[in-house]
Amino acid sequence: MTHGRTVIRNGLVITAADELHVDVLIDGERVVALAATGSPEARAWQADATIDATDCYVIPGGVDAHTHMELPFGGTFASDTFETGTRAAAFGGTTTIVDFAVQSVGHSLREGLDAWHAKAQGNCAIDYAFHMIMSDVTEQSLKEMDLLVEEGVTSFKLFMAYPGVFYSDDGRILRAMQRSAGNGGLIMMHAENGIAIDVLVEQALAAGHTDPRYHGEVRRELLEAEATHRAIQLARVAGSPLYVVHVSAEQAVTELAQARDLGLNVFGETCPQYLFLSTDNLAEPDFEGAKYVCSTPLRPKEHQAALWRGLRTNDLSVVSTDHCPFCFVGQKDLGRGDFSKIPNGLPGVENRMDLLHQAHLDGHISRRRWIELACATPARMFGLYPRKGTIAPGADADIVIFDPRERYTMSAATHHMNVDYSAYEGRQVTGRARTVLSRGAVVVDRGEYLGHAGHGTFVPRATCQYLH
Ligand code: DUC
Ligand code: ZN
Ligand code: ZN
Repeated sequence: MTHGRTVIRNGLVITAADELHVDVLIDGERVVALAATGSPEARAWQADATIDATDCYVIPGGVDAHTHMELPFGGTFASDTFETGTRAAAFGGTTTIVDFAVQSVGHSLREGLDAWHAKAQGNCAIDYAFHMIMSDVTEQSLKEMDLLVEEGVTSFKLFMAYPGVFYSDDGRILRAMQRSAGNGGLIMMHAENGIAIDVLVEQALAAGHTDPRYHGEVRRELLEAEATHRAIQLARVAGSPLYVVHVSAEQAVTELAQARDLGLNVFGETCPQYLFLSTDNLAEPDFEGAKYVCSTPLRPKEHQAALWRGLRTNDLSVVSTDHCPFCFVGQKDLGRGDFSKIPNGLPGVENRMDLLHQAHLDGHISRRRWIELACATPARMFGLYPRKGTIAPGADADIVIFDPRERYTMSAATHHMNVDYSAYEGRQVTGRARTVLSRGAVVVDRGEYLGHAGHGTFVPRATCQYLH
């Protein structure tokens, strides 16, 4: 329920900029004031409801800028609907998702976007926005990009992988980049050389290499790095900014670092699976490795240090999930005997905030960097700031009361994602979202779901707020 006025007292408010002992006053859907805990101003606030955050952090709701609810892939659909996926996100302290609407080959961007609106509208527990996947760069779809930017769909994902499905060749990529250079859109790139990968897939299968681990072997690190390099050069030629999604290989981080050292508007994203999991998981026996098949693929553990370093130096500036769940039984099975038929994707929308807090405890990132990577930067990158991604007067009251001491074990038995396994099964973490507010309404409290489908609304976005 949305209360009139709510006050959150006695917590430590953490944003990307500050850590402050302040109380937070919410009126309706928005934050209206912050004042020092115990100060005359804070004590004078009258509210209809009080949330006590003693010993807890008060943080902005997470912004997961990369999800795929109900994505059609490899003859099946990602198993979370907008209803189940956004509810799971809320449980994990994420209050905004940016999902990918899909243009199919032969169809317009408009048809794709309308279809995604129809899937999401009335079903979401938390607010949502859309990027647009462009699978068919034509004169018409280039023109449509301008209209989508006007409508608040201000970013476009292109694929250098998946020939015959989502793939765009360099000419099409260049045209889309040129268009976005003119209309303020941000090109998001899946940077893997899919043409070369398909050759290696064919050769691996011919050699009888059918197990899930070969998915990681054929999708070579060099083919991620090469595509990342090519995408950067194409963006330079077009004069457009570039955001590289799901970076997993050290050599790709190096490409990003070089581009950023030149002062280019090139940004990188990674995901928890690349930080916490590795090819060891892909090699698990009895087809269990299929649970970890995603693209870009998991890499050998040695790559993780480069990813953590990139997150500290800002060569990687966003952590999102690429949440794209497929059940082990009935979906991942499609690739028994042929790894190339395993639907690509991992569940994780519920786990990201807690895993990144654990990363703070493990010494990889500071607390404020945790909030920056998970809330503030994705909001700025995709034109949602300061409505989302921070706690400040005027911002949406998307707030998480986070208990930094609660210890629990991640498991499919207790998670809320609509998928029959957890990529982090058995992993113990310390710190968990206790109470979650979406636009002033408590949607989760102490493990109980208090929200409802349809509370979440579509948020039109401004253009990227980092361009120079
Ligand atoms: N990668 C995945 O793992 N799943 C969906 C699409 C993608 O690029
Ligand atoms: Zn991708
Ligand atoms: Zn994705």
